[in-house]
Formats: sequence, structure tokens, C-alpha cells
Amino acid sequence: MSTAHAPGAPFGASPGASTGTGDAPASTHGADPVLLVSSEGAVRVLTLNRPQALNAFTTAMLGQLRHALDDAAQDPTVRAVLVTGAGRAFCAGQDLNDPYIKPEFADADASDAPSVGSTATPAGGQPQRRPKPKDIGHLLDHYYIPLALRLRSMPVPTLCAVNGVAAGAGANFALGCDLVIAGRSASFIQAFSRIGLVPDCGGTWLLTRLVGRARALQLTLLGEKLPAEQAQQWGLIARCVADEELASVAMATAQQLAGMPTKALVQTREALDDAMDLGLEDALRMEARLQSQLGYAHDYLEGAAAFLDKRTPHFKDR
Ligand code: LHQ
Repeated sequence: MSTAHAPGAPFGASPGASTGTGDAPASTHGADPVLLVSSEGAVRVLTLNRPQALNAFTTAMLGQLRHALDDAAQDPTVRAVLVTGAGRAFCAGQDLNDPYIKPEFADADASDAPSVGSTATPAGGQPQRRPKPKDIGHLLDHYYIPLALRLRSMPVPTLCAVNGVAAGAGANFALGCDLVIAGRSASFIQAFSRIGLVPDCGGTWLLTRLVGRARALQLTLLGEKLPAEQAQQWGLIARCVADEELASVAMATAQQLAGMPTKALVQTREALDDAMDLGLEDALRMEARLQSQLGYAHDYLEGAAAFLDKRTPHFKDR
């Protein structure tokens, strides 16, 4: 796959090898593609590409992201996935302008919904704007839940290079990746409470596990910006690096993951997640069951043999 550089994309993303603007697999028709897809060796790179709106998720982008993850999952040549954003942001969360969720407005007497904006009676007899509410949970059911589950069940390790602000669902999508590396100027904002919503895209599950209840509440209730450096100190993310080093460190880490025993890495992710809900004895038995299975696999036999032979192992299971 092409690795030609696209403007604003930190990795070798090629619009020609990317998805288009519809909720569909790869297409190059129409306007600028909202998701760029490229490969560097066994690393598949997905770049959110709506820099003018800080890469806020539209339904088109959400659909394409899921298709791109499906595609990477099914491609035996892919051994790691790296996600990042074009421009100065990683992702500002759900695009609040997307027609899928943006309330339509009706005149005051056309709805019993609450009015928005000023509560003062407008001068000149103009009717107040009243939103016609929509079921925004529908968007979660149809887009965010499948996306978050797809990400968490990837058969290869996933890494997010957070190149700028990550807000709302954008933050939680990033945190759903196996490893998160952020540039020093990046930040994480649980923006939901600012607009009257609860955390989504896995935020309730992820944040409590990653940083504990007190810090999860601090982040989600106040909706304040958490700088990347503090996010690392809190254990929310793996690493914080200089902005100018982000692309190279993230790619080197993704290449490192791609060269490792994929099946063991993925089963490690699953075991760590499952262990949160297990007692010690059940966790010990789960570990034994997984080792039993992996002990028959090529990668363990190769890894152990390579160690004893004092040579570099060549892993190939997926
Ligand atoms: C945006 C957005 C945006 C559209 C910046 N949408 N345009 C799930 C299901 C259902 C419903 C709702 O939500 C969800 C999940 C969620 O993700 S909810 C949370 C949604 N996200 C937010 O509330 C964050 C909104 N954005 C911000 O607070 C700021 O933009 C941040 C703090 C991210 C960045 O601030 P600045 O660096 O000062 O940039 P800016 O605010 O000037 O934004 C630059 C442009 O991007 C601007 O457009 P303009 O045409 O004026 O240049 C913004 O309107 C646009 N933009 N976020 N989510």
C-alpha cells in the first residue's frame, strides 16, 4: 500500500489509498477523504482527516473507521494498527454539527421541548427557537458501540499517537487502544459534562479502570483539560514525548509490536481486561488455560528455541 505523504498527516498516509466520505469501505470519490489509510511494513496507519473541525467524528468517519479496523483485522499481513489525527488535534469527539444528532428547530408553539438560548421573550414577536430532540443514543447503538467493541477485539495490538487535543468520544477512542503515546502539547478532555451528557465510547469502563474512581470523577465531572504529561503521571496513557518525536516514537513502537508474538499480545490484553472482574484463583486458572493453548503455538516454540539458540526469533502467529 502507498506511503506517499499527505499534507497535515504525520505518517505516510496517502489519500489515494484511503476511504472516501460515505459510510462505506475504501473509496476515493468526492471531497477530501475523512480517513487516510496507509501501511508501513506490517503496521496499518489510520489517520483521522478533518483537521478543519479538529477531526471531530462524523457518522461517515465513524463508519469508515470501523470498516478500516475490520479490514486490518482480516488482513493477515497487518500485525499492528496505529491511529492518529491530521493537523493540530487528534479528535474533538462527536461532531456536534452532524445532522444525525444536531437538533432541528421548530417554533415555540410547535413543540413542548425546552427552549434554548436566551430565555427572555424576544423582541418584535419573533418565535423562540425550540429544539426537536432526537434520540442521540441511536448514534451510540449504531456507530460508537460497534466501533469501541471492534477496537477492543482487534486481533492485533493497537496504538494511538495523540497529536493534539482529544476530547469527548475522541479521548475515549484513543484510550481504548492498547498503548497511547501523546505529544507534549496534547491533552485529554472528558467534554461530555460541559454539554449535559455522560461519558461514552467506553469512558465509564475505561476511566475507572485506568485511573480509579476519584480521578475518573474529577475528569468527567469537571470536564477540564488534562495535559499529556499529567495523563502519563496518572497512568492514563503509556508515554508522553516531545511533539516533534511523536511520529517517529509511535511508528517505532508500532513496528516493535508488529514484530512480536501477536497472539500472545492480544491474549494478554484480553486476560488483563478479564482479570479486573475475577478473583485470584479464577485469574490463576485463566492464566494456566491461556498458557496451555499458547504452549502449542508456533510463536512460543519459536521464541523459546530462539532464546536457547541465542538468535532473533521470527514470530508469525496471528
Ligand atoms: C467542532 C468540534 C465538534 C464540531 C471543534 N464538533 N466542530 C456521542 C453521541 C451523541 C451525541 C453527542 O456526543 C457523543 C460523544 C461526544 O464526543 S460528546 C463531546 C463532543 N465534543 C465536544 O463537546 C468538544 C467540543 N470542542 C471543544 O470543546 C473545543 O473545540 C476543543 C477544546 C476540543 C478545542 O478547542 P480549541 O483548540 O479552542 O479549538 P476551537 O474550539 O476553536 O475549534 C476549532 C474548530 O473546530 C471550530 O470551528 P471553526 O469553524 O469555528 O474554526 C470548532 O467549531 C470546530 N470543532 N470541536 N465536537
